[in-house]
Parts: sequence; structure tokens; C-alpha cells
Amino acid sequence: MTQILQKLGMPAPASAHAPGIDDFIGYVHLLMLILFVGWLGYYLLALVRFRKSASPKADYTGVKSNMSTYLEIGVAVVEAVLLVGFAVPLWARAVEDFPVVKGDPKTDPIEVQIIGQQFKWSGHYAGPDNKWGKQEVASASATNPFGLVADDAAGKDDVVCALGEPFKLPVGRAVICRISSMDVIHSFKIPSMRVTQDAIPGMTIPAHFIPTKTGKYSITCAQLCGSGHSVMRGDFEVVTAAEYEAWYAEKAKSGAGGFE
Ligand SMILES: [Cu+2]
Repeated sequence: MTQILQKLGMPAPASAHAPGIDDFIGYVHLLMLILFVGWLGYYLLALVRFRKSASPKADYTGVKSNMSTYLEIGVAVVEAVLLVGFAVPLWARAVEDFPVVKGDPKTDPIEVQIIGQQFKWSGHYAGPDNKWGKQEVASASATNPFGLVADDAAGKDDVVCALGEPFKLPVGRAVICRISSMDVIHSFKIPSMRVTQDAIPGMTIPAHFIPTKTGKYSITCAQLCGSGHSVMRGDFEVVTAAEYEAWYAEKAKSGAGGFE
């Protein structure tokens, strides 16, 4: 199913859960295609068969065959299979597989705070000390979207990639994005990872995935959020663990997340 979707323009899947989502999307579209072709065929048949010249008088007897009932039951059964066999297990796995933070920086999931603002995405990591810098609403500004307090010791090594600056993630390790918004409702979408989560002001909502392929990937906004919505994009790169560690250590040196 994944190959067919790629031929139709879907980006290649790059996360552990992506093939399951692709199968589900594919089968739903297949059902819709069958229904579309079936209804169109029936419509054309009705136009020809019940044309005025062939049926000058209305027939009050109606249809005797039970075919339409069987077809309806068939469609309902397929829809039930899609819901119970695909959608529910996918959601259950997303909930059950939520990565656990055990306190070991080498194997723990990578946690990134993500914030959307008109019209950029920003990312924030705790830094090598594994402690988030102090954040407060009063310090937040257009260029300091996470509201990092400049003189906080825990924040000195925080890694911030603000306003669309690309960030990096290691391949094969779980990622938890804690997503919020600074202004209006946005939606954090990584098409290649098959991840979409609304970013809502006043809320922090987690989304998780495991990148399975190195490469450069785009983040887009999937919620109409203003005049710059179409250009609200960000980039990140999935790299090897060694490349990630080197980049992380280097970024951590810029101090206070690079903000004043
Ligand atoms: Cu947006």
C-alpha cells in the first residue's frame, strides 16, 4: 500500500508507525474509490434504463430484489473492519507505545518543546544538563518564544532552534514533541513521519514518533492560521547518533539558548 501511495505523491514513510498509517489511509481510499465508481455506474445505468422513452409510466411496484440491502450491509461490514481492525489498534498502539523517560540521557526519548507562532516553528531542548531552563510568560517575546529567563543557570545550556532554524534528531530513537502555540491555533505536521498534532495556545500536547531514516524533513502547518499560513514551515534533519551528539554539544555552548 505504501508504494501505491508514494506513486500518488505521498512522501516516503520515515517513522516506525508510518507504514500502519499508510495501510489505513490506503484502504479507506480504496473503499471510497469502490463506492464512487459503484455509485457513478448506478447513476449512469439509471439514466439509460429509466429514461422517459423507455418508461413512460411510473412503476409503483418498486424493487423486489434484496441486492441494495446486501450492498449496504457489505459496506457497513467493511467500514466496521476499517474502524475495529485498523483505526482502533493504531490509536491503541500510539497510546501504549508512549515513550517512557527513565532518567538515562543516553537512551531516554529525545524531548523537544515545539512552539508555533505566526508564521514559524521553534524547537527547544533541555541541553546536556537534562534540565529545562526557567521559562515564564513575562520573558516571552517574538524572538524568545519559549520565554526563557536569561540569567537562569539551568537554561544556560538549553538548545533552542528558533523561528524556523533547522534542528536535528537522532535516527532510531523515540522523540517526544511537546507542542504549543504562542498566538493562534496552528497544527504541527511532519508529512514524512505521519505526525499531525494541533498546537493550541495555553495547552502543551505531546506527540511521539521514532525516525527510521536519516535525511532532511519538512514541518508544515496544517491549520489555517493567518496570511502567512502557506509559508509556515520548518525543517529538521534526522542524523546518526554521533552526528546528533556533536551538534547538540555545539549548540549547547551558545548559552541561555542564544536568547537575551
Ligand atoms: Cu500555522
